[in-house]
Amino acid sequence: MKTLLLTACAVAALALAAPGLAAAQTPTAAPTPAEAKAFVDAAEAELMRVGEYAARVAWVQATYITDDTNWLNAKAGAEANALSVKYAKQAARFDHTTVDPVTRRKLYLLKQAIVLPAPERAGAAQALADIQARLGTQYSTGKVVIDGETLTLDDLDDRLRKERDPAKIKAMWEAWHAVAKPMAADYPKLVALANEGSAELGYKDTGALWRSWYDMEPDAFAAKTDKLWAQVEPFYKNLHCYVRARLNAKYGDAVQPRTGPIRADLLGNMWAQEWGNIYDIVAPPNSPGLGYDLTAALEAKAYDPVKMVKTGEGFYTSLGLAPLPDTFWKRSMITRPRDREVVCHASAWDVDNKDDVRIKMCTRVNADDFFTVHHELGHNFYQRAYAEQPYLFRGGANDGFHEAIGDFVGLSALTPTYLKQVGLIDQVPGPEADIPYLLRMAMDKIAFLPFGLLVDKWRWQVFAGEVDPAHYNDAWWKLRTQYQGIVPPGSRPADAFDPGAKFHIADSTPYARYFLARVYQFQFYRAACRQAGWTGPLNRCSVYGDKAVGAKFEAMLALGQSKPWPEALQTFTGEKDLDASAIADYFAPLNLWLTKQNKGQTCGWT
Ligand code: X8Z
Ligand code: ZN
Repeated sequence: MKTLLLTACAVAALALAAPGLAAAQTPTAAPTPAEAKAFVDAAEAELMRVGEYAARVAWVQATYITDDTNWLNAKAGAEANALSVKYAKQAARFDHTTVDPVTRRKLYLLKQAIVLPAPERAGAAQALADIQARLGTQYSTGKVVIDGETLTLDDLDDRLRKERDPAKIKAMWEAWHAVAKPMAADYPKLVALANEGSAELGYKDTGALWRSWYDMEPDAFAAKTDKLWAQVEPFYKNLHCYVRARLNAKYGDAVQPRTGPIRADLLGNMWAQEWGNIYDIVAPPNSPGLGYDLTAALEAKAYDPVKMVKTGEGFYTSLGLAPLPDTFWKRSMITRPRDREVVCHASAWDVDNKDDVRIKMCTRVNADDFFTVHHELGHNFYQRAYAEQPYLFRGGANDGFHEAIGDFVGLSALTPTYLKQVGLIDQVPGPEADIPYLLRMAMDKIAFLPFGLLVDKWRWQVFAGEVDPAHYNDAWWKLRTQYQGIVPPGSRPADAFDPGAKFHIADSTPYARYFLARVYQFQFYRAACRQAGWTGPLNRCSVYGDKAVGAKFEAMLALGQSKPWPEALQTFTGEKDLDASAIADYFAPLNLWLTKQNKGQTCGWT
């Protein structure tokens, strides 16, 4: 989904107002189809013209945070917000006009593609933008001091990956979560303003607006995500049970009890969202193991961040997609600059909605970032593929699609077969490595699912007013325990605002998209492997170099958001709905194996 207001991760030049149709001009007679089409055409032309400005301001701010760039970005953001809200309201004028399907879809997109709509009253858009700037900057410039050393979040990420001393892990976890405390006062104000704006657009609250992005009713979308979760939950519980037992064996009862939830900081990731970094702790006992360590392989072959990105590009071009333009290499930010503050959280940009695509990452040479490079490039290749669409259709079929493209490619790019093809490993391990490989993948892919779901469950509750600000943190941990089966490493201070320690909360980037993407990417992958005629274990399939698969894939990408997402899905997979059976197929042997390992254990955490 194209977001008319900039939001990180897949950023496109933004849509602003259509000219000459202020709300006050609403005619009394029902508008004609010709008026509707004229409105949309004029809007597109204007959006093309002004969108680039806001995107360039946002790029400068994100790659050089100062008071001034924050000021500029908040001003541009406020103006854009006010204009796109007006614009959404104007689009509603044509609700009862019979128009052609293309115009109807464009009107639909115009009405709901705003993340935090500002109320129309004077000053509200600027107030909201100022809050967003403060929250974002607090997150991106956050530092902690550990043993006298000042550390950034990427330093902490690096250490959490490897640290196995529970006291040191806890100190890092608590220090980072303290960074979010000052956000507690601003967050309720952001919620109130966005809700007021959403109500003006006719939505119950901002959560209802976010749930309206999926070509179905908001309630149907919530029900769909719950249904998908119900399908994968038993597998997650199996994994949780096994990992908890291994953590207990490593750390003992005092650190990680044998029953109940897992201590959130022990999982190798600040948010316990992906657990692959503690694979060493959970590796199957008495097994030859994975046969390689991707981080070590990248280091041994002297990969640097640029080489990681070049390698990622190579996968896409092997599918027949055109290489990235020279400007990508000149203008991207691939590593953290030494001399200035930046937004380090990885994102992919399309600055002119044509071909000025870039990534912004603080890339480090490790397995996680190897994968993230493929993820980010997925956004860029998607953006290029739909660049020929009319402006309003230049977006993902939905935001989950946008997040799933690079992940789908990454599923092939992590296979030992592919790693050998690009010279990262010397030998493809035999079938004895399949369970270790699936376990390593599940630690990232399956572990993520409840987190992917609960981040927006929390925001939906908050936007709906079901939780008051005094209980924001309790509600967060209630969901973290209910869905993920984790608890903080100690009691939380009364002034904690732990959701703000996650980028997408501080930055107001919607999150259900990542939950969807975990499901879609396996649907794409299973379909691609079938097209390639693959009959072996799914986890061993790589479509590297398969131009026929690439052409079919590009045909889906090229649709952008011109069609409802089920049609885009069908173009590539033949399937019309979200379907967790692909993820179940991929991991089936591991699920069986985990069930065996867990025999005699009391799984779950209630
Ligand atoms: O934010 C991201 C990407 C940018 S769209 C790096 N991801 C989510 C996260 O980091 O929480 C990718 C996986 C989930
Ligand atoms: Zn992304």
